Amino acid sequence: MSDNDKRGTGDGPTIGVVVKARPKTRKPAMYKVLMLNDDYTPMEFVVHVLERFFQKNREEATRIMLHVHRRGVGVCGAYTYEVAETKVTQVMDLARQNQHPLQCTIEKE
Ligand code: TYC
Repeated sequence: MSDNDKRGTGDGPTIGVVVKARPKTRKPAMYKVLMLNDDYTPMEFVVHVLERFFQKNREEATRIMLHVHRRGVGVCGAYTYEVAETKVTQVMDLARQNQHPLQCTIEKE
């Protein structure tokens, strides 16, 4: 018997080994929010949306907006499903209120 097994044999204190419970967990699936280019939404509006709903600073928001403008699509951020859905709704609502055709969608990472 190894030293580690000399527990509760009556000839000494019973030694317990503390084992941390480590229940199996899953990282939540992440979803990218994609912004799509169009010919009508003003660049400044897109920058504003990125600052307001995606917590980007002016520089990063401008970089993402120009990427979308040139390439057609770009990533605003990655979130759990419900948060991503909420961002899309917020963007589309504000765009509609301002009569801009700006579109964004969700894509599983
Ligand atoms: N292409 C638009 C323009 O020239 C700007 C724009 C950028 C629109 C990104 C949408 O997701 C977009 N005014």
